[in-house]
Amino acid sequence: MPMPIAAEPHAIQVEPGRTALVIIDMQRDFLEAGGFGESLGNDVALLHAAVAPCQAVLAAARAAGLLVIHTREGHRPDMADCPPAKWARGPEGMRIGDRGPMGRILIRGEPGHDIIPELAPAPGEVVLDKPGKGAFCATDLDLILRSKGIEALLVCGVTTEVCVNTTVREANDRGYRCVVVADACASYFPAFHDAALAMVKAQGGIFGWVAPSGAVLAALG
Ligand code: TIU
Repeated sequence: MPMPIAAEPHAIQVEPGRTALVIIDMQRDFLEAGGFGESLGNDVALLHAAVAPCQAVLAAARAAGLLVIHTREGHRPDMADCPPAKWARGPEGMRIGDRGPMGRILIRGEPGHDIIPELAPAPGEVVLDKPGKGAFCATDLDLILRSKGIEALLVCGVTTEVCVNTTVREANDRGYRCVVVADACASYFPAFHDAALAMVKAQGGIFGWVAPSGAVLAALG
């Protein structure tokens, strides 16, 4: 059964069997003190507003049988996949690979790299490790989605203007229809969150659609 979602700039119909929920980088490194987000000078508390809406959408997506994909930004312990230009940003001693209260910052396998317990992946859900901001860059995401017949994405997570927006732009160029779940995303910069959502839905939905979690829950319900 197609699900109509009350979105902007206009309603969109998606098929549950051809739709995936993609939760971007809800990791301790971005949401908790002592991680990558804080090392860049950000107030991590600003991201917490997205947790409850993400939980609600995740529960509804699971109940509706959607493919669920959790992404994690991070690097190999040997950092061979961390471009020097990315590493060099941030204060010395608090850079990617440096040791913080949650282990080595933004390194796979460290406690800070884990998804927050409130949104822990369930068995059988895809956990996708990505070295960049976009979830398609240097990953097998496109292969996974095409193998499962997915054509539409519900996108949640952090941060709205960085990894969410980059992923939506990549997905849009690959032909996927994206619905960004507005209140299930958050940014360290509220003005950037608003602008990032506005950019997605402007010009007739140049990158995709934007809907509140309530509209997505009503559709999945
Ligand atoms: N800094 C910032 O806003 N975001 C990131 O570095 N990565 C993600 O957005 N996941």
